Amino acid sequence: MKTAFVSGITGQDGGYLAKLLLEKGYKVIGGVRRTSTDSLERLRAHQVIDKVEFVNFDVLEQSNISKVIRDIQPDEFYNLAAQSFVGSSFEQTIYTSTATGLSVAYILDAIKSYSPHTKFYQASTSEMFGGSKDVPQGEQTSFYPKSPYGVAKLYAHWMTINYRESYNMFACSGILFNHESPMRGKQFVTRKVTHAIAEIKYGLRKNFALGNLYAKRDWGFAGDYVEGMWRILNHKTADDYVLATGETHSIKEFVDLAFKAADMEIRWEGTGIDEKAFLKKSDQMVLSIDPQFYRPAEVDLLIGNATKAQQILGWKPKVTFSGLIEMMVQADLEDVKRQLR
Ligand code: G4F
Repeated sequence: MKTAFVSGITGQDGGYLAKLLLEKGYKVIGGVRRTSTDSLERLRAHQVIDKVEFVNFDVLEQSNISKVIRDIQPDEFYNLAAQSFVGSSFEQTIYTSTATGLSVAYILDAIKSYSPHTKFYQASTSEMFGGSKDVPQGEQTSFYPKSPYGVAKLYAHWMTINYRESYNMFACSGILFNHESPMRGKQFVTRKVTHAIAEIKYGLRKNFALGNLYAKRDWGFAGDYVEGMWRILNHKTADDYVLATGETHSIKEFVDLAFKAADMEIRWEGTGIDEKAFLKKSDQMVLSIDPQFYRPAEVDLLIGNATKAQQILGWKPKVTFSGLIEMMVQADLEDVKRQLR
């Protein structure tokens, strides 16, 4: 039985990955940061909570990282832990740099010293492409991060490559474009939209506000992407891969389709910070712009080229953009209905 260690197991991807690894027969050990609130709700929803072993793990604590790696010596280490909200990284720059960037050097160094057989997966991100003018973006595209989060992830990405090249470690990066699901945190734009729409549908709120509607993202389904992570670590050679759908859509398109999926038609009016959406049927204002959600620097366009992953790993996303929206809206309608019972 292989042992996999998953840092950041309480996050969206951690839940899907734990489920996948358990199905594949792994012993799964999850690293959990001690908090006063319950952080295991996603693992409970995936019904894996009693099958995963948990250990205290904090990416800010070098001695804790070393001890965990020395004690467990896992076959595979999936590093999903990070401060992963781009918006917050502008206000928590030092924390993000440490938790998302520097911590990866601690982990790689502990693996090198105490468990050199461990295969290491680093959760790299399309945010590293940021302001790149290449379309679509692939493994050969130059990086141009536009947020402290993107800069920290780029440091971690290069550290992963550096340890692979310097010490012949099996260390890989998956450069994942945005991937969403009903388990997505509600501060990310997709889930914020689908959850707000469900609340509007059931009369729990009248409207909600967003920032930039015109940024474009390559959105896939998180369940498909964790399968890609596993394939990356289980290929015979260590390498870096882009995982993406190859399609891009604006936030506004996502909003339009999400309202449709909840059987609500909207119309738009105004421009800039005065842009608003109204329900066609009742004229109720359901969406406005609030500049507090604008970012000091924006990534305008992300669209990935996952040809390498497709050709070498046989990886391909299964869920379409409209399928993803349908899945998220239906899950949030159910969720809100359950709360009302
Ligand atoms: O959903 P978002 O916060 O995701 P973002 O910034 O693209 O980052 C996500 O994907 C990355 C992969 O590319 C990951 F590395 C990262 O950890 C995270 O998972 O924002 C998406 C877009 C942005 O352009 C943002 O400005 O939506 C725009 N947006 C407009 N209104 C908003 C809002 N984003 C949020 N979170 N909230 C809004 O009200």
